[in-house]
Amino acid sequence: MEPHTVEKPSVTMLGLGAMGTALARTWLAAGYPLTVWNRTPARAAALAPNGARVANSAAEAVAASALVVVCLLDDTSVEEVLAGVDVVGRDLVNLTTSTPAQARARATWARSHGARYLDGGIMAVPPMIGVPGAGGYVFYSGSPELFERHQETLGVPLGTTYVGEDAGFAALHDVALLSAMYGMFAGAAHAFALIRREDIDPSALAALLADWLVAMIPAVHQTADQLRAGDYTRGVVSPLAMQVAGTPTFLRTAEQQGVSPELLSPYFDLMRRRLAQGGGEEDLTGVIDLLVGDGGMS
Ligand code: FVH
Repeated sequence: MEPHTVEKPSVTMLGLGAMGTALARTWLAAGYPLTVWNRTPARAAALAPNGARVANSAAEAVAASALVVVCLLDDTSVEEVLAGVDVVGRDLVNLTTSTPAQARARATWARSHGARYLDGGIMAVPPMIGVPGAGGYVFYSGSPELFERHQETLGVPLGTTYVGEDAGFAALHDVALLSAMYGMFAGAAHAFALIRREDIDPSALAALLADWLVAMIPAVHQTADQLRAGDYTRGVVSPLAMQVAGTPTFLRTAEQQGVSPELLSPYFDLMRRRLAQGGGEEDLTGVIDLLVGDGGMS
């Protein structure tokens, strides 16, 4: 007796840059019928030997599958590529990095053109695509039905994390996590600068830094607890007043090492402002209120 095989749904992929190509290759390798289109045709043609059907236009590619995955440079390129294309009845999944407002506008555009819409924020770089242990995933937001319908297919190249019906939430989560990453890289850059002119092996510092950051990062859970409770003194170990008293040591050390304080100073300024508002017994959580423009004590 023939084994029962479930036919895999066909997928259309618009955009075959580094990321789009990596995504396309995993669907092809997993046996999904794939139609591809790219502005520069050579990138699409390169996938034909792997079994991709190459469309001559974005419109032709969109017509080929109910599920259309878009991974272009930016929102402007998405607008240009989809302009004038018939998307009626299509399930559009846009993995292009966007702002939350752009994602919401794209969802409105899709709805008004007869399509369903899911936005995605990719938390991975191309070498992580299709590598299950690599830890990459995509934030999805928008239509919950659409996410459920295509979760299995979308889960082939990367893990999937659905963050809500608001189409802008995937982009918001994406940017929030990447913003925290840049803050961490900024701190590490300052640390390396401090030792740059000394006889200290950067690799030795890197090992210490990595362990230290891993030890410190669970503090974000305490921050979340304090935000939820509206009590920024809850569980405080290192009160703001004590931390502000230590900031001149950091600034003097930077000066003595000939290092610009420009990455640290803005954060220290916020800490001092919060202290001046009376937040001395708090954790660093009060700084968040200054950033969102509330400015007052909660
Ligand atoms: N690569 C990465 O590390 C990051 C990881 C996190 C997520 N990002 C975002 O993914 C989107 C695509 O990124 P990419 O790495 O594929 O980018 P490129 O290799 O530069 O390819 C860009 C594709 O977009 C096409 N394109 C650009 N402008 C237009 C346009 N006006 N009309 C039509 N297509 C356009 C470009 O086509 P071509 O140059 O080959 O003709 C590529 O297909 C992106 O949002 C990242 O932020 C990646």
